[in-house]
Amino acid sequence: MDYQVGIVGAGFAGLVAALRLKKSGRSSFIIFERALELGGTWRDNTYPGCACDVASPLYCFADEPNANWGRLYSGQPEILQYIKNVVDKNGLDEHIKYNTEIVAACFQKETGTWLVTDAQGRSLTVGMLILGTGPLNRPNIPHFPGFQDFKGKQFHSLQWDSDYNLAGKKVAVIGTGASAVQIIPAIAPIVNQLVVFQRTPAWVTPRLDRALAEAQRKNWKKYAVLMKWEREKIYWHNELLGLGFIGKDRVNKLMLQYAVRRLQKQVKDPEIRQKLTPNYKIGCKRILKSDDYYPVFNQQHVTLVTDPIERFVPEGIAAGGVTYGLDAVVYATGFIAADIDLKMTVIGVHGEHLMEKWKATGAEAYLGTTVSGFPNLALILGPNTGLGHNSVIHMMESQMNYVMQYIQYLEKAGNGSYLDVKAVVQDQYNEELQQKFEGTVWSSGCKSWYLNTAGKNTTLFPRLTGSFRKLTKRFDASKYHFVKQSVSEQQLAPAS
Ligand code: N01
Repeated sequence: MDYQVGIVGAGFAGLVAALRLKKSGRSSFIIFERALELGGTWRDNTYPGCACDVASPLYCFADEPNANWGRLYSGQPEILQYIKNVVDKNGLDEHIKYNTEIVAACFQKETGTWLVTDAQGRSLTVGMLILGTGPLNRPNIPHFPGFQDFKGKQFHSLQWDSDYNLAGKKVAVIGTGASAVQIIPAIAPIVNQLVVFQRTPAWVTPRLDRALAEAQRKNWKKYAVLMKWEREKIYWHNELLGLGFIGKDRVNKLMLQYAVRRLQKQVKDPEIRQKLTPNYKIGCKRILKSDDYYPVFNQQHVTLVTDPIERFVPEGIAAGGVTYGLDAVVYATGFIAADIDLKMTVIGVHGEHLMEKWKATGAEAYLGTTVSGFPNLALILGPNTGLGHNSVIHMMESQMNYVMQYIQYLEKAGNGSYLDVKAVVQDQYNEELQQKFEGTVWSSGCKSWYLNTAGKNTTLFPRLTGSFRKLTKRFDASKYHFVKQSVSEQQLAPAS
């Protein structure tokens, strides 16, 4: 065996796993990263205005607080730098194998190990495989009729072309989701004309972002407890709001009033206001956070188009019988997330392919972490571990609380042993999980990226993060088929 643990992906998910392993004193692990740099989503999304909509004192590794945040809601460059600093500080870089895209992972029953193979055909074996490949990396790029004929520039928010200067140009943004509400206010001041194509309006609540004062940073550095207090405050505030998603109508109503008041205050024209008002329950689609999105629509050079896009023409986009002349089109059209595609072949203990299995049922796992038939495998931010109200890093860290106990169990059992979650346990968990969506905002009838093509919610955890933490607190081996076998060092000889 080459490494005790193999981790795929050096974004937040993979690094949460790596950090936990490192801090526990383990060193036999490797992180496979397909790019030349770490950071996952925070490396890939570089569009203007890109920032996190969870406040920074909370959106960080729990045991790596950062007293140096410049803003309450830090931007992409600062978050990426923070991740790099944590990696440096903890000596994680030496574990990362860059430019290594894992294309196949096959469980080997005889040795209880995973044989992983990269795009260049190189293989090695690991005792436990952790996938931290992230759900938001497959851009959804709709092919509108005539899109190839458009003479201007067109790109997706994930593939931002920073060499292309938008200043003074006529620019369209298609989509009004989480990326768009950050891009639109960031580019509005520099473009000549901005045309926003909205299919469905989003509920937008204030972010209340602000630069953090030097005095505050000094205090945080001096008194760690103040930093912790800030984090707790944000966390519990978010959990409280989460109640409005899972059936507490009074909280949901308060959120609605807050959003409506904000819209009324910030958008002057009643017709535009009407167009920006959603007709579905707040929270059903992701609630967006912004302080400067709505005011953009008061500006003369900004047009909100709600007519469906008919087609692209060489000089722009035709919608509602009008042709909008454009130099560039930005697709802020989101990601394909719910129909999870791991972009690799994962073959389990009975020769079953994970992606094939998920095609039939929709993505499912036990606690979003382990999958029956795929022993010694953990998915960080796997099916139904996403959130609409709080920090997903909290979820990843809950998963790692569980995975570390799984690893300890295997360590005690000795080389060659493996644990495979029972199918009945996984099925029952998922049945109950899907039932929990009843009465939540997510089953109130809107269409969102949370749902897969069959209409099943495979992305969100339908309760608060505290419930997930409880569920993942203790690893219960009785939920698993345990195969104890003794494998010699010779049998475990490295694959490479
Ligand atoms: O994507 P979205 P996003 N014709 O799916 C529209 C994370 N994120 O990239 O609502 C016309 O929210 C679509 O319209 P509709 C975060 O988790 C995080 O903005 O489907 N329009 C919608 O308006 C977020 O939730 C941060 O009718 C089309 C938009 O495009 C997730 O990424 C920051 C269309 C897509 O919105 C996705 O956000 C940014 C079509 N054919 C993103 N297809 C943080 O701060 C789609 N649309 C952490």
